Amino acid sequence: MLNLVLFGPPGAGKGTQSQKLIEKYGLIHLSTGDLLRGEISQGTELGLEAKKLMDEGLLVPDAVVIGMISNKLDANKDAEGFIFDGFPRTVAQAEALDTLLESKGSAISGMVALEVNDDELEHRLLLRGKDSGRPDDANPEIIQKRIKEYNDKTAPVAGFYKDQHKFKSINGIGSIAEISGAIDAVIASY
Ligand code: B4P
Repeated sequence: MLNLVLFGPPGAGKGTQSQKLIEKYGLIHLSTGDLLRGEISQGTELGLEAKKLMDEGLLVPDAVVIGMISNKLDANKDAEGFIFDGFPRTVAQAEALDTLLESKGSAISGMVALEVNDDELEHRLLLRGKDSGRPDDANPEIIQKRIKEYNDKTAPVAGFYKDQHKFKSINGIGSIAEISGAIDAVIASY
């Protein structure tokens, strides 16, 4: 079973590379960003609460995203494996994920971090914001807040997987195909 965490700052290409991995390895894609946007578009209470935070570039509370992931793991008991995209984003989420997988006799195979500098992140997100309709991609101030939130709360998650010897970082700048090839090489090493 392959359970991969795709890691990196906002706009690093986690969602983009996840699409490639689904095609190649037949894994189930669990993106907490997509799940939250799904709740928003359905107008659920959870979605309404999440939207306020997401539009401000802030993280949604741990309990909310852990609950969503737990439901998805239960709903996909026969999966060949999972790509975790945008989750875990805090050390508490990483600990909860280990516990959830352990209870199913499984574990994370590894984390792949996409390294991209802040100027390139802002450039990509503003470009996407032109037609994505995502309020959190629309202005530089919110993008900088998302990057700060990442540095403060999410970056320490790398240390959690380094301690378990499951961390690998790759250059996230280059063509989508080049980056995909670098991820394949990491997966081949598992
Ligand atoms: P997410 O939906 O996870 O999204 P993201 O960080 O914006 O983007 P990603 O890295 O996937 O970038 P993408 O491939 O799309 O999070 C949104 C919000 O949801 C968070 O701010 C937070 O509020 C909330 N949230 C989600 N998960 C949470 C959690 N676990 N806990 C708490 N809150 C949570 O790429 C971006 C752009 O770059 C695209 O336009 C793409 O085309 C382009 N691109 C990709 N690869 C490229 C390349 N190689 N070269 C040039 N451009 C490239």
